[in-house]
Amino acid sequence: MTIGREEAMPTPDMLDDNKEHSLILIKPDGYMRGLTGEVLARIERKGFKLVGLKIKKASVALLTEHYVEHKEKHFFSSLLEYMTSGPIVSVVVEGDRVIESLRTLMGATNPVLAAPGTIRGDLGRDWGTSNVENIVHGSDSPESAAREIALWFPELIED
Ligand code: DAT
Ligand code: MG
Repeated sequence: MTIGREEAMPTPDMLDDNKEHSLILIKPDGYMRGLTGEVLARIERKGFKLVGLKIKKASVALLTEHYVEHKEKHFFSSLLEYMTSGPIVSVVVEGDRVIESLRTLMGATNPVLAAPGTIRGDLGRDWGTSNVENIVHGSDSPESAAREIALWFPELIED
């Protein structure tokens, strides 16, 4: 399935408030294993539109904000170590019910348990580290998506 050319371009300077968006991260393990194209291809083949894309090593400050809900968890410091171990590809994806659709496409948090056919189920595994290395992040609700997009792509948000 492809989206029409008219619909696909140009990418906007500002996000359209009337459309649903999700923040996807290709985490350092995904980036370093060369899976960026594979993940983006799956999202595009599903029929969604990429409207923001960048590659950067994220700061501890940004990641602490991003994962604020996990700040008190026992795995928080190793999560930060994992997420700063290499570049992250951050992506804003647009489309109807995109948040829920991409959670389904990603699969369960633990790649050992994620169903085959999902990104984590097909491409992830346990590497014998203390981290759950699961290739991708995807926003889990409209509130999370708005908060996360404002953190990673403030330039796409009208103030
Ligand atoms: P998800 O990424 O599926 O939304 P989450 O929000 O519960 O999962 O956790 C965020 C990330 O933290 C997850 O992608 C990997 C890491 N993580 C979660 N549970 C963990 C655990 N028990 N031990 C180590 N890392 C964990
Ligand atoms: Mg989460």
